[in-house]
Amino acid sequence: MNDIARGATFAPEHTAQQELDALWMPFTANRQFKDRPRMLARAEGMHYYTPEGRQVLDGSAGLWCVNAGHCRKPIVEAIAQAAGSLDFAPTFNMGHPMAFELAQRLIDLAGAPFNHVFFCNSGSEAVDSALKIALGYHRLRGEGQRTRFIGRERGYHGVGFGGVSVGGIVGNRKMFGTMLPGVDHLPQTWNLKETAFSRGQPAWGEHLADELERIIALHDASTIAAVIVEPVAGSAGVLVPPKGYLQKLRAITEKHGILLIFDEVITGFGRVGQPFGWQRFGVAPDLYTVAKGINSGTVPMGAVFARAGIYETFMQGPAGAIEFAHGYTYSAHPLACAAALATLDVYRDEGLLTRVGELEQHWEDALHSLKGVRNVIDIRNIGLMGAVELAPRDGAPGARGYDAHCKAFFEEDLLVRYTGDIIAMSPPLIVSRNQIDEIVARLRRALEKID
Ligand code: PXG
Ligand code: PLP
Repeated sequence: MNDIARGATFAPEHTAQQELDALWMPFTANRQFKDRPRMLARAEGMHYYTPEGRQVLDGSAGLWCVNAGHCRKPIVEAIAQAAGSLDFAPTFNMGHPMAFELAQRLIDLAGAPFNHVFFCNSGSEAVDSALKIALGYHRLRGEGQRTRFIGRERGYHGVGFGGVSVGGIVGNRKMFGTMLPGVDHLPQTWNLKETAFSRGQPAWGEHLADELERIIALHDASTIAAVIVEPVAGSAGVLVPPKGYLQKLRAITEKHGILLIFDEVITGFGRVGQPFGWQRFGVAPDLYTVAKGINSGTVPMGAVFARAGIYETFMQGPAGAIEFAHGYTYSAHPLACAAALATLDVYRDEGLLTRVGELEQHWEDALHSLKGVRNVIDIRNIGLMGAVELAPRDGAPGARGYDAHCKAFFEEDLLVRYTGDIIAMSPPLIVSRNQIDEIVARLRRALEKID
């Protein structure tokens, strides 16, 4: 059976509808989806293929992760090779060479001031790991009273209890009780009146970083472990940092001995024109998290990068004692490591981690050509990330975004991400200029078709 046939065939003893029912889908309106399934069966390069064989242009790199494009041969082969030679190896008190090789290559890619990498299996785990590193770091330095975290409104840091606590998306928080105590939030930086249709970083909003001083004054710096933000808020709909904003957060955190954590799960691995977002913005945090693009979305993997001095702080006490009581069964899983090593080769050989620099202006101009299309109230872009925000329908927020997504998928053969009434885009970094034009043309037609 070929892949398309397998995607199209359900187990014979169940009806297609029963089979759909068994899966409790993540972050999905389950009943709405099961009424109108949107299936992907196969992928290659810039495209997905539906079970019926329809070719769909991938405007979102899967879920912001397939940075090298789909089913790239060297990556597929490396995974297959690892699966057949070292299916699993423990990394608690044991090691396998690929884990160490990958850590070294990542550190080389980051450069100073980062000198250690901790592995996990997702962005959510990377965030929880980073928060724990921050707490441990302060405690080991005799500042164990630094337990508070400061996140930001509309921030997305995955779905662990740590991540939703510092996150700022109401729908992801309200069902889950009190979460971590002692968390406060910076204001989000988007403002329709002040920043609509900004190209790249908005000129307005640097002053919002001053809110950090107010929050610090309320709690006292001595109680705060870390500030965590996405350099560019992705999930909330591509909220681009105002000019000077990240620099200001850095200056304030440094002044008060507070760690700054960047969540680079989306901005990492070339998405904004440099290997990592902090390099693009010229602001080095103390810790940063990655996942997704680390192996182009092929095998679950995440990681935390630590600035020089953090790992070293943990290396105290008896040499036989575990210094950081944290880790996952699948930390540095061989298949994930093999995939990442091969992905880094592809990134290097094809110049993908800096390619966005050449494409960014074209991407920006193409996206902003949608200004004036009906219902479009804002367009935002940075690197190869973009968002088109639609006015919500009266009394039905999110309906227009869903309609646009369905029109694009079913009638224009285009995959985009939608969150509420925001259409978000982040094509694979191998996208051509023609394909950028095609993404925008298809989205325009979809938007013109919905009311
Ligand atoms: N931090 C950030 C900044 C993220 O964007 C996570 C943490 C969590 O990663 P995991 O691997 O645990 O999902 C993310 C993930 C979307 C969307 O379309 C975004 C994410 C995941 C799924 C959908 O907005 N970001
Ligand atoms: N739950 C149980 C019962 C376990 O034994 C383990 C790991 O050994 C876990 C949870 C954690 O799983 P993981 O290490 O994959 O996060």
